[in-house]
Amino acid sequence: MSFRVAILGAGPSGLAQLRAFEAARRDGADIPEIVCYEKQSDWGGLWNYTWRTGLDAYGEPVHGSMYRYLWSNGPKECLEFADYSFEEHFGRPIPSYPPRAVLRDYIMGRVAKSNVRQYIRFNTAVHWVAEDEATGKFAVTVRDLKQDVLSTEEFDHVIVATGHFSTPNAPYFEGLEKFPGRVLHAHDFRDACEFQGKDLLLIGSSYSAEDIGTQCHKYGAKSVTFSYRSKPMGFDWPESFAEVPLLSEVVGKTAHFKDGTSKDVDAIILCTGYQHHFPFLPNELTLTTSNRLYPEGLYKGIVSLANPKLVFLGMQDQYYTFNMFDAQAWYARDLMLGRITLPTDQAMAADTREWVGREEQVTDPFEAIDFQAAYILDLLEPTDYPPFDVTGVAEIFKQWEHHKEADILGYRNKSYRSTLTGTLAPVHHTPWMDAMDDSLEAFLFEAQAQPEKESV
Ligand code: FAD
Ligand code: NA7
Repeated sequence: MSFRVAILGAGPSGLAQLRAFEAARRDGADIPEIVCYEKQSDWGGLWNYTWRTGLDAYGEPVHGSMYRYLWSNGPKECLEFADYSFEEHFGRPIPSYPPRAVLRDYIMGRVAKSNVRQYIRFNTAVHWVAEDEATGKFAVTVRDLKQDVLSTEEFDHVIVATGHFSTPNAPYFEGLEKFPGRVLHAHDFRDACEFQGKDLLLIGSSYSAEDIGTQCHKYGAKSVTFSYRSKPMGFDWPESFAEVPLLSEVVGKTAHFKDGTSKDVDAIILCTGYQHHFPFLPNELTLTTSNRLYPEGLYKGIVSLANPKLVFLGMQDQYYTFNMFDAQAWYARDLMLGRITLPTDQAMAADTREWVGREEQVTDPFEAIDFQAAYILDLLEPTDYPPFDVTGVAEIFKQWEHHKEADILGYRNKSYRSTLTGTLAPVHHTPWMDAMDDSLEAFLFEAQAQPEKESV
């Protein structure tokens, strides 16, 4: 084919796009010339653990926000690729909540079996994307990090798959600059052992606060205080946890909260979310959104209304992850291959407004799950992505919500049935709170001999 596609980022979303083209190529389709730029030295995106924080070895912002001892915060049965089951990858059923290294192995396993790595230029950071109105093409300027050389190439389509959980949203609170302990954002959190025996204050009441807080507790923190802006998480926390209103100021090591209470703490972790940040995109092409289920400005949640040859993958807040990225990538591929035709600009804008309006009616996590399921079904309808039970997965997500409500420190001990294989996951023999070794070897070894037990 005579046109060129740039994929920015080789995390799960970028890899889904490579895989989508590969699937078409294997089916005999003529595919475009593809170049995938990745600033890390390996594929995997956030699933690559790095000890680094701040800037990387070449002065680029460190992408990684994942930390040691991170275990999946949702059942693996909810993120299974429709064309590659966990059972196929590992050769046997494994428990429902794998640690980071195991999930990474699974995600990479699918692409490692194809020849898509050849398309990726590693250690190459995208610095600028310019639109040439005369030709309708994009000029993508990248920096070869090892050689420290800038170069520019032309593309017909650009797929932005650079993720949105890497640039911290870090609000200021009075007195932070004089706090005598560590103040860090979740993006820079790496090892819970650092906080053993400490009193911790975590600002925020979403996934990062919940997971970093429970993990610090697991590895020996003395107490964990969550400070919320809108509402507490409301889980049935053990005694050493507390949920308090928003921090108003810090005086010395004393944190004062809006309800007049206070607490002496040793470290403060801002679990205050991330910004969608695209320093390589000009104003007219960039995506400006909060972390929501249906970002404004993206038809089908992926196609830029500013220029439909620009596609964004994985920019939504995420219940569904890897299989949603696949659904997006298959749709984007079919657009580029001419298998799907876009409607008029007005029709795309109207459709997007309708979905955004539907999202604004969502009132709780259960409706949010149904919303994202409906979105994925809408995306899948015109593509040949292998059918998967999207609503069955939604039901698993809802069970997961109930299991968290019932036992926030124990929900990872539950098992779920794969909608692909029908297999019920074995129980991990060590309860999550006691499983201190998060290596792939320990997890897979332990996975072998366990009896099954339904968790419904
Ligand atoms: P990313 O994984 O962020 O990948 C983006 C890629 O783009 C990276 O490789 C990056 O290096 C590259 N890149 C960025 N900028 C540039 C540039 N300028 N030039 C070149 N390359 C660039 N999801 C789950 O399903 N289960 C979980 O348990 C889970 N836990 C999570 C825990 C944490 C702490 C975080 C932050 C996220 C978690 N997620 C989880 C969600 C996560 O967003 C997805 O799993 C997934 O990693 C998103 O894939 P992505 O490819 O869209 O983005
Ligand atoms: P989220 O899910 O976007 O949540 C951000 C949290 O930060 C949320 O509780 C916000 O409160 C809170 N926040 C944001 N700004 C502020 C300010 N200014 N003051 C106080 N609190 C604030 O991000 P997470 O990092 O938790 O999760 C992102 C991903 O990482 C997720 O996919 C996980 O799997 C891992 P709000 O409720 O809006 O009032």
